[in-house]
Amino acid sequence: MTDCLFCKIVRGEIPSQIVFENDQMIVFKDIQPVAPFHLLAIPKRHIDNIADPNLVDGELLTGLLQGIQQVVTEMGLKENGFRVVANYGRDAGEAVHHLHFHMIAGRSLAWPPG
Ligand code: D5M
Repeated sequence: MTDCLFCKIVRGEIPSQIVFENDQMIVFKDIQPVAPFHLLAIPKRHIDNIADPNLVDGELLTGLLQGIQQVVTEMGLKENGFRVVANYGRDAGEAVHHLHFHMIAGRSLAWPPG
């Protein structure tokens, strides 16, 4: 989508700190980190959010989870733990309408979230 912030990051029109990339997805550093590790895993193809039916049409979701598994393994996040979160809608504070999985680690994380 032309005006989508994260589509612009995928196209390289907005700078980002990409830590992982394959043909389906990128993982980059969140600009407003809430923990020592705060990455965003996104599909290159525009998917609106976690409730978008296109996410579960085909191999995309599996590919995204495989990429997330690879990143947490390669970055050593499995030792102490990590959290993966997708916010949807007003009450969850969704701000960017291109599916993104927050990958958060590097400190003790409270539960339930605020
Ligand atoms: O989370 C949206 C997240 O996107 C939020 O944590 C900030 C992050 N963000 C916004 N713009 C950028 C850029 N340009 N680079 C990196 N990260 C960014 P949500 O779940 O929608 O509230």
